[in-house]
Amino acid sequence: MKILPYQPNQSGLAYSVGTTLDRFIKSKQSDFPFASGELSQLLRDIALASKIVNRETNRAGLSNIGGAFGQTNVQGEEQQKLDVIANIRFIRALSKGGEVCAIVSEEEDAVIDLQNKSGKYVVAIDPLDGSSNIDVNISIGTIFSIYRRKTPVGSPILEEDIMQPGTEQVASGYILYGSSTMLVYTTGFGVNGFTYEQSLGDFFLSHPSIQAPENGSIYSINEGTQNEWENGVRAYVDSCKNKNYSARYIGSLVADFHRNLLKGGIYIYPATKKNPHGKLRLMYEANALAFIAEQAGGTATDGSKRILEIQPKSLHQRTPLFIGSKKMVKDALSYFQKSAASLL
Ligand code: AHM
Ligand code: MG
Repeated sequence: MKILPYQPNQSGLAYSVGTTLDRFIKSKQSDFPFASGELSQLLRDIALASKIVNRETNRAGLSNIGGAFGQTNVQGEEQQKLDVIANIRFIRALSKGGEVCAIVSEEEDAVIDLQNKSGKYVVAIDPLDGSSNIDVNISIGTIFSIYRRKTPVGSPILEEDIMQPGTEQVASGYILYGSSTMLVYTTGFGVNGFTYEQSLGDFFLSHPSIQAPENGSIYSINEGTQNEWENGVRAYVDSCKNKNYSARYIGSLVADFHRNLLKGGIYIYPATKKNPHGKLRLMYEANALAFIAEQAGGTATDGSKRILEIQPKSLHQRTPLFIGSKKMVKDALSYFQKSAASLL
């Protein structure tokens, strides 16, 4: 009789089955000296809400929750029913968890003060990103940033607790509701991705220590707006075409970002005539992804400044965004600078 020792790595699947998000988060708690486990619990709360949103998303076509809700949000954008459902689900999970004192959401005009006397974290969230893709069964996402409040726990929430630059994030992440559902997050010690196993109802580590390729050959931009771009953006996109790069644009930031993060590419949402400050929101879209991009070896800028260093001045502030593989973003910046210099 032959007896062989168990060798978990032999199949190459050791990571894809085995390490749950929960276990992974617990094992990483020691990265934070004096950690009390609240951030870990907060990440678990977000994961739980995302499972519920995932369920709603999967059955959207059957349960009459597709389509418009009939109201616009504070930014004048038409809310979809799923936007509203996702917003409720995440706020409920974050308020019940007890670790969060305040929430900034794309769907809410003001900061939500949870009146939680023991919460030390502030969460900025886009509960459902890529709303225009909900009804056509194309990937959508959730984006979140987590900050530690600046004022003492239990005291009233002040502006300085909320209006923090991205460099102050203690964690950020996104959930991609795609061909499979994934949760990707960072706490400043690299980036890890987890795939949702529907039948087991859990996220499993599937993409450990994600590293963005330093260079790539994919560019993602809404070319329909090219007549509204600055010359530098146009010149850069022309250079991509001259190099026969692939154009890939889903119109869901999370999905476009995720593809480029894994394969190497650049995502651009520049200032346009319609959106002179860009379209994407600094506090709950750009910052979270910029933190992840940098942690994976990529870059994120607004065209002149590192995204993470921008001091927010208003809750729903917009920013141009150039994010992705380091060399591509650097290359894009050189085109903007050349074009700016030619105007002098
Ligand atoms: P949303 O948060 O209202 O869904 O808007 C953000 C979305 C991004 O996901 C996407 O990259 C972008 O808007 C697409 O905008 P456009 O249709 O102008 O290209
Ligand atoms: Mg969004």
